[in-house]
Amino acid sequence: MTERDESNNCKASATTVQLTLPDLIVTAVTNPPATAVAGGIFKVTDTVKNQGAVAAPSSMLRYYLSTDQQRGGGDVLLGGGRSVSSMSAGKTSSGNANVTIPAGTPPGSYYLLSCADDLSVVPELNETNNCLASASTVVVQ
Ligand SMILES: [Ca+2]
Ligand SMILES: [Ca+2]
Repeated sequence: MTERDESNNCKASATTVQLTLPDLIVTAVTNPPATAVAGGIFKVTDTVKNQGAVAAPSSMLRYYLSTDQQRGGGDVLLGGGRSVSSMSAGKTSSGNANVTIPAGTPPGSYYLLSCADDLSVVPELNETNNCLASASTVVVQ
């Protein structure tokens, strides 16, 4: 509908809104082995934190091989993941997962990425800070 004045449609509330969403991040991830083969299995230990002000429901960490330290479209999803039970505000959860490099992974040098809530079941304040890369790389042969 056309209004006589389109510039007066917004009014600020008198009070601020408390944003009440959790925010999951990965704060630590172990390095992968220096070398591995497609089809091989290695163990990952990592820590996920809910840095939001409210509790986060249960979620799943999943793991990728990436040629850089950013999550991107070409990353290789590893078999296996780690489920995390619900976490209250500020809490951390450390654990292990045995991950499998898929057959057919192109030979090369990869970082390991650990990604919190990789199935996107938890609405978060920030959905773009969920992955942490290892410091060193694994050469897949
Ligand atoms: Ca997050
Ligand atoms: Ca999420």
